[in-house]
Amino acid sequence: MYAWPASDVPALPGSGRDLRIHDTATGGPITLQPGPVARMYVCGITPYDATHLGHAATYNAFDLVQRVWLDTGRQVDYVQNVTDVDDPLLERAVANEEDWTVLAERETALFREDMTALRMLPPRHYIGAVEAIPEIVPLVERLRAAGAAYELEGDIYFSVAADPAFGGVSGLDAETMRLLSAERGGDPERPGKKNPLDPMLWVAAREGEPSWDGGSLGRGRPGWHIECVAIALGRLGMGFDVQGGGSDLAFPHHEMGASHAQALTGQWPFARAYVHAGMVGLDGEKMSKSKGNLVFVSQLRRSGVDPAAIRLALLAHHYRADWEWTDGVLEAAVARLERWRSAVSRPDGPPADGLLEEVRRALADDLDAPAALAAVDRWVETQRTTGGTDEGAPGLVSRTADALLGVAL
Ligand code: 5CA
Ligand code: ZN
Repeated sequence: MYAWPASDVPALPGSGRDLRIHDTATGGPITLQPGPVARMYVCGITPYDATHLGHAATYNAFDLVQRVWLDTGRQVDYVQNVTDVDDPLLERAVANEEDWTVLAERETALFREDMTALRMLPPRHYIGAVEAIPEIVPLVERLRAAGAAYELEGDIYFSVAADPAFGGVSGLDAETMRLLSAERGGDPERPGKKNPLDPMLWVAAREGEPSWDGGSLGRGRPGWHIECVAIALGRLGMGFDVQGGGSDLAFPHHEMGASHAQALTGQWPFARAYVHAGMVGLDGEKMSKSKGNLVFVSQLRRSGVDPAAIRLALLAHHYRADWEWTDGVLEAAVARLERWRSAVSRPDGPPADGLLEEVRRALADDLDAPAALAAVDRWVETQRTTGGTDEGAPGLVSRTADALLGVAL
């Protein structure tokens, strides 16, 4: 699939710092030391509804990762998927009485528009589950041949027992895993499974649902976790730098993905860091398509909100925090954007080299965007109260906000 256009990333003087980031698997911070090409996989949307603020917050976090790496002079090989065939998408298409491909294409197109408006840098590879089926089938066949998968009434399951490191990503106990598996697309109650947690690799063709030729697997469609594994392994290989998504993906999705890949290759780890963004809520509940308590990026844009203000509203929260979207969050961001724009519209101002270093330091320290915003706020306040005579300063502040925070002033 094609992704979306990249906004310019202005050049900055000097060079940024290596990123220290919280890794779910080790439960603590690790300093990433990628090679000249940093490798990241971020789980993409299931396109059955428009992009809400929760999605945008998660993609904002990984956009910062990409920007911090670019600032160190690295290239970034960034891969993102689109789960363009899965149960929730097919169910919504039935409810809407529309073709599932029409639904998926429409919502993916809207996602691209939202990401472009928010100045999220695009992935280098943007890959749909459907287009990845020829890559997925041989992986499932290999897992089966290796004894890591088994058949149950035509469906093919992964055996979590095949990965000695299973559990190492989320670190959860068996009971919690079972609960989360039931909540998040698994089927722990299905009789006949070797382990209730075993996830599906290949879903046998069902009446009224789309299916594809799966070679020795028979007709069917891919399971969710193997989709991301195939897309990641085919482009990044094992041991890539960051596997990213919201915290609701730590288990089962990223746990199972890591186990699929480790069982397939005999290597460990799948990713060096598992990075998870907090959940954004509305009215006391996680914002989710199934609960319907959503604020959409496209809705805000249509009502005239500047995308840069939406971006500032996201950046005002640490990516690992769970937080609530409120009208006040947006109002504060709109006011901040106005103050920043007014401060950089003057021809000179207080020196900004120190500010650039502060923003770099904040982001390199587990993507501390609120600290980065506070640093810009301080420069803006000095500009407002005392001003300065440095002619290059407002321009440097603008370039810093754009290159490192994705905020166009
Ligand atoms: N297609 C799969 C990943 S392979 C999927 O989870 N799609 S999704 O559309 O449900 O979510 C897309 C991304 O947004 C995921 O990383 C998910 O963790 C994140 N996300 C979903 N809801 C929220 C929320 N309320 N707050 C923050 N992030 C969220
Ligand atoms: Zn995924």
